[in-house]
Amino acid sequence: ATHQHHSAMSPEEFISRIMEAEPPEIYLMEDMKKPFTEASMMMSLTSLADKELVLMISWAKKIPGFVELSLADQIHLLKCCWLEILMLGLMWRSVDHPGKLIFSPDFKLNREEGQCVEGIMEIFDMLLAATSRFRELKLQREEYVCLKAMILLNSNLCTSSPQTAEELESRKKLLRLLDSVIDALVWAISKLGLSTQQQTLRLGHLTMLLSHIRHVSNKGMDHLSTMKRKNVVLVYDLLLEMLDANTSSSSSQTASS
Ligand code: AOE
Repeated sequence: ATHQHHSAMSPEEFISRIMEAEPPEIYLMEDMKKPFTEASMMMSLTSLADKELVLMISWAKKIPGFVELSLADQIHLLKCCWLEILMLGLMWRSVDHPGKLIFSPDFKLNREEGQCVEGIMEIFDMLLAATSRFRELKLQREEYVCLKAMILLNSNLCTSSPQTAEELESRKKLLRLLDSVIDALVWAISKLGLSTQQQTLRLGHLTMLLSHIRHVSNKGMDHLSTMKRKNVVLVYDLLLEMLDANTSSSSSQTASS
């Protein structure tokens, strides 16, 4: 039963597998030269994100069924949602620290510290607002890991239409996988001792938050690209190289963003 198919898995088992897949905490271990400048803050953020993205790839591979998807789908999913996944992780780390964004245990920022980077405070405010919402809802760890997997698996569902038989097969697997995650989230909510009505409402509220995260991620992408134009974000060669190494076997889908 070591290679048990995910659809044969109970929701409980599915959750415990994605809980085990959680990446470890990352320390930046750079001496923060406070006060920050625009360049130094963007550099710290970028270097953190670089490390997180490496771990994100291993995390995704540990989600039951993910590696059974076509390589093109695996790559496309990660490319679509990486910033949403980073943001949800950030919200989870920050949920018990009102007014603060806990990028890492040694890199915490409040909204005022965003003043040195043009346009970043607006993004910080949206991140803080979504984090407050999770605080109000008292988001549980089990729910958090399900939401993160849902973001990944849902990210390109409406953007690509399968053409070949192989693509169709991968799409079917993806939909079954999404069913498993929804089952897992429903199961996690059912453990909280709420009435049936309250459980349904909670599921609704939690999943509706995902559209906010997509919105903030789109805003963050816009912001990142204006930063890039100003040459503030350093090149992320290492990451791109690593992704290329991982993807060179699938010819049509190369990491080109
Ligand atoms: C959010 C959470 C987090 O843990 C870290 C960061 C760091 C930067 C932050 C962002 C965040 C929140 C939104 C911010 C942004 C800086 C400006 C923006 C505040 O307003 C993100 C730094 C991103 C650096 C770019 C890294 C390159 C990514 C390339 C990805 C890619 O091309 N592919 C193919 C996907 C790879 C998937 C694994």
